Amino acid sequence: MTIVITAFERSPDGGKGLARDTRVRGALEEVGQPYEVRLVSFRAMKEAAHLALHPFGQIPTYEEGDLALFETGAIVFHVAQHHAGLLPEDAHARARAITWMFAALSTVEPPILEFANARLLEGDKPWAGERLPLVADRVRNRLVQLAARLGDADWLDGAFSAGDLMMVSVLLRLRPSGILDEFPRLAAYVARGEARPAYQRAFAAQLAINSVRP
Ligand SMILES: N[C@@H](CCC(=O)N[C@@H](CS)C(=O)NCC(=O)O)C(=O)O
Repeated sequence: MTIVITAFERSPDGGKGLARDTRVRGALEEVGQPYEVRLVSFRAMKEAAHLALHPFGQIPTYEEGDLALFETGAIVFHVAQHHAGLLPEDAHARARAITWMFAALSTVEPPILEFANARLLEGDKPWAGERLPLVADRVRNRLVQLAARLGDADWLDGAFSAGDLMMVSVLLRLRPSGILDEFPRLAAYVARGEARPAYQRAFAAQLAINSVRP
């Protein structure tokens, strides 16, 4: 059955991997599942046809036959559950990998998004100078904890899993700020994630869409 995902017609980052379809593409590439992409404009994302797929008018979405999903966590989990390659066979190791998916999305991503929004959307506010360092330190606190847990390991819990795919994707958003480079272990972890052939294919596919459009 053909898998169809949605992505930005024009990604705000110009296709540099920050749009969240990259993590879905990466998951599909990791498990070797072909997929098609339907590009949507910002306007179309808020119209009824797309809202029927995604109640919050966002990308990505995932369609496979009569199944339609939104939320990257749910989509990557679905892909990982139905195809080998992203979750360990052992039940406990599998549960821990799923735990890391949740940790990436519900513990690590929120302060990173808050920080990104403070820089990009609130940078011109009179209180930005006071708020930004506080928000940045909340990110650093999480990264100290994450780096301590990762230690010298390549991945968070044994072999690369959907938990790592999600965590690398979440951490990538920090790179432009320079904060990631304050944590060499995490910077190296992200670089390992980016070096994976599946990630490279996902990134290239997203960039190709954006680079053909002026
Ligand atoms: N929690 C959602 C977040 C989805 C999301 O924020 N998508 C962004 C693109 S990366 C989007 O569609 N932004 C446009 C908008 O919200 O209008 C997920 O992980 O799928």
